[in-house]
Amino acid sequence: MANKLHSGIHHATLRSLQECGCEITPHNLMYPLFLINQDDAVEPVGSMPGIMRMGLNKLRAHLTPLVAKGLGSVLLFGIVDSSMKDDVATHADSEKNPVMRAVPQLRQWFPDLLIACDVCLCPYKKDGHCGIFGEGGIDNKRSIARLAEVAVNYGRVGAQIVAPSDMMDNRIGAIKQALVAANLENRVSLLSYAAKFASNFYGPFRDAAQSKPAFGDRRCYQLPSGSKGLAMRAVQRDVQEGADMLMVKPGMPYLDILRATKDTYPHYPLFVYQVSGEYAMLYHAAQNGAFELKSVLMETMKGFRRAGADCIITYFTPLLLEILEDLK
Ligand code: PB1
Repeated sequence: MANKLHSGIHHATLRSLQECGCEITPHNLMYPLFLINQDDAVEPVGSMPGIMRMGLNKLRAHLTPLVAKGLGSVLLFGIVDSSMKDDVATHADSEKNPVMRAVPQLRQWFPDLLIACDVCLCPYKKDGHCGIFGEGGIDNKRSIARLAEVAVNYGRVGAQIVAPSDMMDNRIGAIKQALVAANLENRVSLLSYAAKFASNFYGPFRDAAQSKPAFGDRRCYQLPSGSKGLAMRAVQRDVQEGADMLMVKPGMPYLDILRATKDTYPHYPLFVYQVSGEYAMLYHAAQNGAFELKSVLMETMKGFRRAGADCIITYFTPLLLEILEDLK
């Protein structure tokens, strides 16, 4: 009698067996962090309650207990004063860049922690765009050459993953070739933000990173939110250009793209980015009594895993590590 289902879920262990493949462990999580140059500063991000911009010394104190709970990887974002922003993102990889300063230290303090660096120009450009402008718009060649320089320089100071979030055409090929030319290809993985959409869910991040475009928007280089064919073409192109790992971003509104990507490229580690707007949405809904955050968070994580994500980039990582500790 196959139409009886309750017989398969009447015990907690049975219920767990029905959820195989949706397990959440620390290595399925990657923790995004905002770094500033003031080493002893901690600045709350108003749009993302509980999230801080941190200086290096505060970062060490913040990460130590999380690493003890099994934190496996972090994704670093640098934030600089407006005085350090220009038209070519000079300080994206200068010795004054907070990420360039932090990576060697983090490698020393936390030798087993996997260090990923977001690679983009927007936090370091006056106009807040992810590419360099030429006559009549984005100059793709100059942009990907600059992005490749930044990625190599992050690799040189010890980044183990570089993750270009810019969405310029052919930046994956340019970065991979530059890593090979710099003899870094065997110790720096290339995580492509392959299917990244022009989403309304990035607002809180742009507040945190002070990276809002000064004019226009990013729709001429990020994917239309309703596209699927173009998204899959973008993933295919990045695989062909040498991406080691793939990402879909944002997360919850794009689970179909996540599933399609995993089904098409099952042999590539697949990341999903639960972005700042998704963080704020769940946080404020729970704060306003819509639901209990920990339960909803685990349900959301299972959804990402069921849709094919191997690793979830989430600002909720500290809370998830706490939940996993309590489940031990
Ligand atoms: O959490 C988030 O909203 C992530 C935002 C994301 C960071 N990779 C970017 C999206 C955007 O501002 O367009 C930054 C782009 N370089």
